[in-house]
Amino acid sequence: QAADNPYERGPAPTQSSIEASRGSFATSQTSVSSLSVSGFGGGTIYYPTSTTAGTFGAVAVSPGFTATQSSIAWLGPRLASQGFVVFTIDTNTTSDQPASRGRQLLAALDYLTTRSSVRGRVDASRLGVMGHSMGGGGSLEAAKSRTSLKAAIPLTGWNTDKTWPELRTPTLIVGADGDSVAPVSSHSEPFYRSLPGSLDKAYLELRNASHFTPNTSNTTIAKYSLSWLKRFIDNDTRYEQFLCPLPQPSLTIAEYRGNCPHTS
Ligand code: 9J3
Ligand code: ZN
Repeated sequence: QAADNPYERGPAPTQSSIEASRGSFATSQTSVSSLSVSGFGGGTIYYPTSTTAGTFGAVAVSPGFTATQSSIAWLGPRLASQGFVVFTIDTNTTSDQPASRGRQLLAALDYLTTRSSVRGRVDASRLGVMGHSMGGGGSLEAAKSRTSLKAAIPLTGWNTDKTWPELRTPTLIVGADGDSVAPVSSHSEPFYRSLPGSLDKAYLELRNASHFTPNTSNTTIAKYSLSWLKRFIDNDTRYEQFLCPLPQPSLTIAEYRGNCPHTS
């Protein structure tokens, strides 16, 4: 690891490495039974197998309404193999609303850092949250209530609360141009606009995408989520090149907004 950043993990990134289906770390996984935890519904922890690189930042990921961890499972090995501990969770019930999902993401992070079998591999001071749909809405709720979180990434997020001026966590909002369940005009776009102007924030609108695009492996989601987590959980400025200058519209990007350069 570089002498000037004790948190950077893995080799210098390239376009190819951030788009790859796996990163440089071999991974393992362990199942967490709902019967063994409280405050959330259990889940699966994906983590780099080797301990030689030191501890890792961590991210908890919530599924959406009616869904289970299987709907966001692809993010587990994809992000863990790049050097994060990733906890894909089940919620207490599949009908839990975003505020509850936010509390459950925080309960999962607390379990991960204090009780789990991999707690010794996690840097409890460098944590983030992600989620799909109501789970994305939950990731905004979690960041609002715990401002020490280093990154939040709602994926086609859904919430009745459209305004998030309270957030102090660098936030990447991912919307989909064809989302008819959480249309960007009434969800992701107002979420993004309501974030403080001083915050490190970005809005990625996926092209030719639906509400359920985040439920299967997607390179555009992966490369920008990875870059955001690396930049703000690991303070890894090697990834700034993929975020600033702002990505341009392309076959997979309908729109990208943000403030550059990133400052935190
Ligand atoms: O988690 C989601 O997919 C939320 C979208 C939804 O169906 O909300 C309606 C209550
Ligand atoms: Zn609000």
